[in-house]
Amino acid sequence: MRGVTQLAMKQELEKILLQAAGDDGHRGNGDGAGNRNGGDTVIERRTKEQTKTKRPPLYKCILLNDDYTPMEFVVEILKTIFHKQNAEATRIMLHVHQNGMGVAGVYPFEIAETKIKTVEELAQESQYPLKCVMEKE
Ligand code: TYC
Repeated sequence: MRGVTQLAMKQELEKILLQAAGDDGHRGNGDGAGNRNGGDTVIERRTKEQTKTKRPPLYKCILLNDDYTPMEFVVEILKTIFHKQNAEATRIMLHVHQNGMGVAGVYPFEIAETKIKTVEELAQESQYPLKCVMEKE
């Protein structure tokens, strides 16, 4: 009787040990790349984690020169739409006046697009031919 009980216990213990071997607590890192190699050796196949915050592509808002838009109007545009200080706005306006074009600001696509539309709407309201175009950085 005693011998039978001991045998049953031994078998039960073996079962428990076998289960434990198949479920050794090495669950990997959640990416499914962890791998068991027989016993306790875990082969890590995980590649370096990617940083998720990718910067968006940027676009230049380029002001074009013309013969009719007043200098003061262009300076106001640079201050209100492109948030330039007076001295910087004046410098950019003069650069455009002398060189034909110049960068008013650099933004992600949709922001650049909206600013360009706003510039041309304001110019149209005053019947000025001021143009602003976009160019990928
Ligand atoms: N050339 C214009 C003038 O002499 C001034 C001007 C500057 C116009 C910049 C447009 O993007 C411009 N009145």
